[in-house]
Amino acid sequence: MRRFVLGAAVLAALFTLTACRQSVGGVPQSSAPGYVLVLSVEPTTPPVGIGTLSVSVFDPDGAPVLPAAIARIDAIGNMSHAGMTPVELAVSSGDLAMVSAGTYHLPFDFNMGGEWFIDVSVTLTGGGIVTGRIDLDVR
Ligand SMILES: [Cu+2]
Repeated sequence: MRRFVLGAAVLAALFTLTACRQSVGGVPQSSAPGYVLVLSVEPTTPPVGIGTLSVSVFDPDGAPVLPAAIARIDAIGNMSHAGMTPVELAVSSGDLAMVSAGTYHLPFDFNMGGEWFIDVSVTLTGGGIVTGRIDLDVR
């Protein structure tokens, strides 16, 4: 048990080091139990430049979450190397582009090639935040 705890601590430390999130004050924890985010980018390996981040939000019953129930969607993109300014995007409810029920397309600026991870948080009007992360490569 003790060995396992130590191993987990080392893994967590390694992750923190490699993730290089120096200027991100902390991605909020999900506080909307049962809600699910499905994240993707189109195309799967986008070129450098403005790409499409697709965010689908489902409630605990599996029903799509519509704009009226969403206050805002925030996305913070980081890369695995040091010295990178995170790319941040915030879209309020009225500006959301819903492409199908509960699925939103956000214009995300992939301003550099390489390995990215994007943390997305959806703030619900009824309270609570749904969070998720997607890893991807930009060419
Ligand atoms: Cu970079």
